[in-house]
This record gives sequence, structure tokens and C-alpha cells, in this order.
Amino acid sequence: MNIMNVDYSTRIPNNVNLTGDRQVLKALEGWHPGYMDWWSDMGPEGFQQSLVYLRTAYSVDPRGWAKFDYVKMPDYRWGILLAPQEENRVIPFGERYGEPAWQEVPGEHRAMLRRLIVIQGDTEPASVEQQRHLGKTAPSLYDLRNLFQVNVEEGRHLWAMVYLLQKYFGRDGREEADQLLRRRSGSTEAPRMLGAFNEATPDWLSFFMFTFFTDRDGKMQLESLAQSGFDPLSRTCRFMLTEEAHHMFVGETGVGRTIQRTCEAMKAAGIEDPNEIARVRALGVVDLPTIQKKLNLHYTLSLDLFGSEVSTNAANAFNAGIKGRFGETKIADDHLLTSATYPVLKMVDGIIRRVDEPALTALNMRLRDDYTTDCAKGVERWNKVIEKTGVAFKLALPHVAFHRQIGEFKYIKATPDGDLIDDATWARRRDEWLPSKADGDFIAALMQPVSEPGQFAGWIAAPKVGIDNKPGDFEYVRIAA
Ligand code: BYC
Ligand code: FE
Ligand code: FE
Repeated sequence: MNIMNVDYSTRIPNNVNLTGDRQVLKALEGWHPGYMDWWSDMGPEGFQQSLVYLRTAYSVDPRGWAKFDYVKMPDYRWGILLAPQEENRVIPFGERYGEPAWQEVPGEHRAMLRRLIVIQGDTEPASVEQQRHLGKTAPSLYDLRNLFQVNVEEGRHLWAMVYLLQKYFGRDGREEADQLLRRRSGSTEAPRMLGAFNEATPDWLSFFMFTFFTDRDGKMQLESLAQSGFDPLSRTCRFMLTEEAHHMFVGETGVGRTIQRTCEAMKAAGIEDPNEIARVRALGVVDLPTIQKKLNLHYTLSLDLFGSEVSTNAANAFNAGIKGRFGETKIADDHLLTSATYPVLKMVDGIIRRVDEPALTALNMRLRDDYTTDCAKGVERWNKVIEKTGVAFKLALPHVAFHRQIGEFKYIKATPDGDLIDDATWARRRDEWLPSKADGDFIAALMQPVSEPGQFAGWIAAPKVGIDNKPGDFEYVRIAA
């Protein structure tokens, strides 16, 4: 079978020759009903009988890997797709640098590898759970379709990790695969593993911020895992990244369209000062300071996903050749980092200071810095949207010490500018910097569903182009009665 093409003859479409791998096929087929139960309990609420204009991956050829068609979500073909194997690929970093990449799990690193795959796998269904209630307040059929597209693909990412667990980790891999369907976002007994994935996604602005900031952590982590010396993981992540681009597009354009609509409404009403919050809100749009607060929240929750700035876990994974750096093969150094250092922001004697740390233990900080650079570019594109309308306002990323739960800054309180403050000041000023209950209530009240083709809720602008070049009034979801 050509690796570019996907075998649709088995229940689980795949390009990993499952028909010739009976044991894994059986394990996956055994897992499938539990997945479908999870999808019906925890996947998108309602709309399961509606026809959604979705893309399905049918190939891993970068020139054309997806086809678009109307599908009922439960009939979506969740497949196992790995990017083509690179000939003679070597381990690109760490103690085994330059040795042939592993096609089987290296025994001495089995536990570490399994843990990383499980953590990655855990985030995928968590995001679907977080977003499950959003369908009923979608601002348009276009947005509704994008939500469902993201949801089915996060479902596929779960399949991707479950395949690795079942194929390469035997019995404990199968147990982990079952656990991935048992944990629940926000549950007290069995929560999802990472902080941000137990937070609520209460409204569409949060959804867009999440897909911009948190899916972008996904991009950074997948890029690092795509460097892995364990070749099946590398190939899996490389294909996931092709889907990830759309998730971040949904976030960036979603926030951009919200900003656009706000600024246009302000201009039309002759409001010059973005801080005239009551007047702006009376227009039925989200004021820019509240958008900044949402940004502050989702950016900082996502910073926590990089773990501690200084981490022996990260050093061990790198030394082992399991998890590399962003763009590892393009970095011009020894890929061993035995004597290199990296500047890390730390609390030293009560002050935030930049301190040189061994580059190996500073890998989380480095990836987080790469992430911040990537986020900042997107924020600049949002600022261009504001600038074009002539409104005087700039969005900005808050300081990395602000509102942190993980790492160096979890015991201190800081302003978005990075000034240290005491608990009383924090308590008094928190609502200036993060969405308050009142902000949430206001946004919730705006979230009235719109389901006429080509129509959009009043708080968000129409997109510039349709999905798959469809015209503006295209019926992206045929809602079942
Ligand atoms: N919440 O040495 P440390 C995505 C734990 S998103 C709770 O500081 P390490 C997606 C840590 O587990 C990408 N616990 O950090 C996006 C450890 O616990 P144990 C997901 C946390 O290990 C949107 C302890 O603290 N993929 O795909 O170097 C939609 C000390 O850890 C947190 C990955 O994350 C936290 N935030 O790095 C859908 C890649 N942070 O072991 C999908 C795989 C740390 O002592 N994961 N801890 O009990 C990893 O590479 C690493 O596990 C982390 C943490 C980067 C997450
Ligand atoms: Fe994902
Ligand atoms: Fe994603």
C-alpha cells in the first residue's frame, strides 16, 4: 500500500497497515465503542444528527490531504495517519545523537515516553469536553462548523496517541488508553492532567482565545515531539501539525473578527475612547479592555503548560532523545547542550532577574520563549486590525510573572507589567486585569445563536473568505430538526 493513501477498508482508516497488524487492529476496535460512548456523552452537545461540512484527512500528501463533504459528526472517519517515514532518519539530539532513529520503544526510556504520550493524549479529549456546550450559542453556521472541525480533529489526535499506546506499550498502553476515556475536564475525582484543560471555556471569545493560545502550546509541544528519536511518535506529530494550523487560524481570525466589529461599531457611534466601556457595551460589542483581559487569562493559563522554567524532566527527555527543541534540526549547535547555558527569568532575593542556567534544564523556558515570540506576532496582527480602523488602542501580552500557577512565579503576585505587588493589592485590582464575574455575564448575554446562512451575531464581523472557498451564504451546517 502506498503510504500516501489511506486504507478505508477497515473500520479505522489508516496508513499504518492495520489489516496486516491484527493484534493492534483488534485492540483499537475494542477501544472504539468506548470512544463512541465518550463522544456521545462528552462531545458536542446537540447537532449530532446535523450534516456538517467537514474536512476529513484522506492522505498524508502535503499537496492535498483533505477532502470536504457533509458528514454527521458520529460518522466522521477518525483515522490513524502518520507522516511518511523519512529514509535513514537519525536521532537529531541528545546522548544518542546521530544514531538511527528508533522504530521500537527504547526499553530504558519506556516509562518517560509513555508518560509524554499520555499527557499529550489527555489534552485532546479534554479540549472537546471544554467546548461541548458552545454549539448552542454559535455566532454563525460558519463558526459552528469551525468548532466542530476542531472537535473532530482533537478526537482524531486522541486516536493518534491511543494508536501509539496500543501498538508499542502492550498491556499498560491499553490501560492508559482506557484511562484517557475516563478522566474528565474539571472533574474533582478524575481531572484531566494539565491545569488549563480543567478550566471552563465559557463563551466564544474564550474559545477563540483558547484556540489561539492553548492550541499554540499544542503546536510548540508537537513540534518538539516531532523531533523525537522515537520515529512513530515523530511521524504522528508531524501529521497532527498539519491539522493544528487550522485550529490556530480559527482562534486568530475569531479574535480578529471580534476586534474588527468592536472598532467599527465604536467608529460608527463616534466613540473615541476605548475605555468608555458602558457606551461600547451598549452597542452590543465586546469592549477592547475586556478583550485584553481575556487575552491575559488565556495566555497565562497557556504559559503554565510549559512546566517549570528549570526542569530535570525536560533535561532527561532531551538527553534521552525523546523530546527535542522547537526547530531542533535547524538549530546550529552541538544538539547535546552539555556545556551551554540559557537565560532564565527567576525570583532572586525578591526580584525578577535573568539568570544563566544550564541549557539542558532550561529547555521548558526556551520553548516557552519560542512560544511567546510566536504569540507576539499574532497580537501584532490583531493590533493592525485595530490600527486600520483608526481606534487608539493596543493589545499586549502580559509579563510572564503575571497570574502564574506553575514555575518560578507561582508564589508571587505581579501586575501585567511585571511589577511585584502584595496580596491585598492583587485582591483589590485583580478584576482590572482578568475577566470579572460581571465581564463574564456581559459576554454571556451577547452570546445569542445565529443560524441563518450568511448571518453573523452582532458582536463579530464576517470572515474575509469562506472555508474551502465557499460563498458567504453557504450552509456550513444543515441543522437537523
Ligand atoms: N499542570 O518538570 P516540570 C495540546 C507537572 S497542548 C499540571 O515542571 P515537565 C492541545 C508535571 O507533569 C500540548 N501539572 O515539567 C491544545 C510534573 O509532574 P510529575 C500538550 C503540571 O515535566 C489545545 C511536575 O509538574 N502536550 O496538544 O518538564 C487543544 C513537574 O514538572 C503542569 C504536552 O504537554 C501543568 N500545567 O513539563 C488540544 C507534551 N506542568 O511527573 C490539544 C507532553 C507541569 O512530577 N508533555 N506539571 O508528577 C510534556 O512535555 C511535559 O509533561 C510538560 C511539563 C511540558 C507538560
Ligand atoms: Fe490536538
Ligand atoms: Fe488543536
